[in-house]
Amino acid sequence: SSSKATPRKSVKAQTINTSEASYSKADIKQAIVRHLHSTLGTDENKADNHAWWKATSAAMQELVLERLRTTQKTHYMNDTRAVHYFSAEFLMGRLLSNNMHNFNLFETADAALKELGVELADVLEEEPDMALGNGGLGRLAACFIDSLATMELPAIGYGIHYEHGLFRQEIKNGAQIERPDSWRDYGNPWEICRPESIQEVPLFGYVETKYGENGRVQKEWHPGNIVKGVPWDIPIVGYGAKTVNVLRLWQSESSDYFNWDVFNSGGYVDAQRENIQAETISKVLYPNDETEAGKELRLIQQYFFCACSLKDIIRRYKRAHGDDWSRFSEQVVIQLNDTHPAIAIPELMRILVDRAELDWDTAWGICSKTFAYTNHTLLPEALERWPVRMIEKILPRHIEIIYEINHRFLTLVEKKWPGDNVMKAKLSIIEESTEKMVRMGNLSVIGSFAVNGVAEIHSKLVKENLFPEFEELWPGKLTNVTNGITPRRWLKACNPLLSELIGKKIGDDWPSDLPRLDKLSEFADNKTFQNQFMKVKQKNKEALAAEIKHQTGISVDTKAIFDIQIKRLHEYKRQHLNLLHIMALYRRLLENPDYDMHPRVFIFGAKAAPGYTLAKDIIFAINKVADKINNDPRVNHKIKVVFLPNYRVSLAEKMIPAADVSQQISTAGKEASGTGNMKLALNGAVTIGTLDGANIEIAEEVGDDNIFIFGMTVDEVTKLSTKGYNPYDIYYQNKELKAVLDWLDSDYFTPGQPGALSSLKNSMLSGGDPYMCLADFESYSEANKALDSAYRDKPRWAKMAILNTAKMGKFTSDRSIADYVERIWKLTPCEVN
Ligand code: IMP
Ligand code: B1N
Repeated sequence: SSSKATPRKSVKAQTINTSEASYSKADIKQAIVRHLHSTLGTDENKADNHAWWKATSAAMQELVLERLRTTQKTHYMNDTRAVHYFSAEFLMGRLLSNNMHNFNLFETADAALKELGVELADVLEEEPDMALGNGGLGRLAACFIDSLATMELPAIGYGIHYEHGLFRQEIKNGAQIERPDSWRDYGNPWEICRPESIQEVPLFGYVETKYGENGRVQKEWHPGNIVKGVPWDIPIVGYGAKTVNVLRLWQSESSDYFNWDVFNSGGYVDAQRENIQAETISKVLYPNDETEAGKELRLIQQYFFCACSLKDIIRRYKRAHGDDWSRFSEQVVIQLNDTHPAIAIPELMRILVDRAELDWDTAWGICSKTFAYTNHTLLPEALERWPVRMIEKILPRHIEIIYEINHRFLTLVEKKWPGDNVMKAKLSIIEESTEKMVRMGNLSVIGSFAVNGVAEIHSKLVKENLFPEFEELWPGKLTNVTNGITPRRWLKACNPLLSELIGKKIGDDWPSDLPRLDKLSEFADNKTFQNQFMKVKQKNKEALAAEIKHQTGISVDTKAIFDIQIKRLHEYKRQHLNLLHIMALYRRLLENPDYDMHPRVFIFGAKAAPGYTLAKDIIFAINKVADKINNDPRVNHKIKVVFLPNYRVSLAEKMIPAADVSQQISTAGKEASGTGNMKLALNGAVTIGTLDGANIEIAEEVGDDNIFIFGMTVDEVTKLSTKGYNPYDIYYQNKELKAVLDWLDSDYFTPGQPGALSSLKNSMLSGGDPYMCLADFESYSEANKALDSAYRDKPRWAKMAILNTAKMGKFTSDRSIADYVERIWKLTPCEVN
């Protein structure tokens, strides 16, 4: 618990030097105006907020690039070991406010702009989110690179420069509509193109087998297609702005060279058939969170960015060490963010064996000391498997290498479990189904020196259920690193009022030393502090109420409980359980107008994968129920339901500070960790949740009195499904639940369209209720009652809220990174002058 949470000395986060006024208000003013004139070609009288945003960003970027240059020089001079964080997703959000905070220039810039007659808050709103990710996994990558820079660790993020990030969501007549996201349409002030580091990536074609002098078999891949990878660098400013690392994102372009190669190898017609438009590779982010579509373009995306990144790493390594590969794994560690970049493993083998001409064992020795793999999910539909014939076609050499890795691995399995073919079938990288598949999870475990899950319970399930045989084969390889979030973005920047209050109470060092928040605990019973804390919450609720009014036209009572569920729409996250409970409250109020409850506003934000029909149906149902309730004068003084469209990082930053209640209600065993749970609790929201993912560790930190836990545990879920779960048993047993479910079949919420919400009911009855909403309903309903009465006890609630903030020290991403550094990466911080 909290004693474990203290970041290690060796990788202690930087304390910001607040007295260091390196850049004055006058300097900033001058720089902004200069950029307005000479970068944007406009002037103070003409400039709109967008121009001010660009000029202000350009002024900041000057400082950022100066520190970037110094950092790179220092890392180069010291020939530092670095972590290379490979991720198909980086959900960065906006950068201007973040960079200002990390330079400790937010207030100064605010004042400078005021003197120019401009509101910084309005300027910040001009920045489009960089939404190059779906949800938790992508945002985690963003928090991690923030912490890495803050802790002065040499690190590079590698990913894809998607032209279109996650779609923009509109709601029309209650239904989700997807619109393209165009974050770079008017230029992005942070990214720098690096044409000098362009890489070429081969695809398709065939493999030629050659026999060398000493009988050595040499393989040569003749690609059918070559595409160019153009790197764009986004500087990542650490808190205190000492280290500025980079996020390097690859954009695909067609290569002129390609046509000649194909022409010469005589495969012109074939290659034409397999010719993918090079530019399409980095065109768009796949919007599927936790589902594998098995699409060819997705595999190409993955290989594309891994191949570019490895070439980049090797070029940098060779500059320092020439052809001496012996120190490669001392200098380079590559973290695989889930299996999405797992193809990097056979790619490095290909480079070492085919190009550098190392023997297999030497190459494997290097490779298997370089990679580490993080697993983020146990959901079967999210575990990546690629058809062998697809890999064969796109990456003909890699499939051979995968088979060779597998062959040698199965020899090891035979030694450990002689004659056990069931074991071999289980552990094999190749799944021998009707269509042979490559299991990317198995490849990742075999090719990595460390494997981790993202919360205690999840890592335990990874060991016991997902990879038990690997645990037996290599004890100690599977481990846990509990996720975390950056308190710079998720408290200091997004909640200035609370940050100021905390600063007054315990000083200003908490953003880089979050366990210090525990000092607030001693004021949890203090009346004055309770009032101050809840006054901040009230102000934040008023700000969100204004935003809700602006976005949806709905008026909400800011004295009501602000109850928030924000996350991707997925059945396992059970937004529909929340909805069933809202409908039950509605019924209770209709049956008994005096039904005793504190007014409550249920607020949702969620995007559904465009092809996930039931998820879209749930969004539709939430909106239809919302319409009805919000316009029903019999109940709308007690309940309001709000669905805020286009949930994204910048909207989360507005919602989280205003939350009284945080809904974390996944079926136990399904949510690997969750990170939204940490953000909300850090901002003083009280969790109602299941014993799943990091909720368990949050409960440990805050104590049972300061969280509302309900529902089945992982073991109870397992027992129930083993025994056989029948949702009809509950349906016929719980009258209220039956009435609510039957209500979905009527046209009460969709006048003239009976059955428009039936798919929800069906999923929870005839569909077998795979996520066991009905089984947890009663317990959820009771927890909600307990929450309601707790809220009405003002001092009690204030104390709970304060303790939630105070006890979140463990969940800083600085602690997660300290864990990775100590147990997996073995990095040392590098001070930059
Ligand atoms: P990259 O290797 O393409 O990312 O280019 C930037 C790298 O160049 C930095 O990471 C440094 O390690 C390296 N570098 C080499 N010489 C210098 C120098 O004189 N100043 C700064 N960086 C340098
Ligand atoms: O990763 C987060 C966790 O906090 C969440 O619990 C977990 O659900 C999330 C395929 C995923 N797991 N798997 C994905 C995303 C995109 C995709 O194409 C899978 N996301 C998670 C951070 O650890």
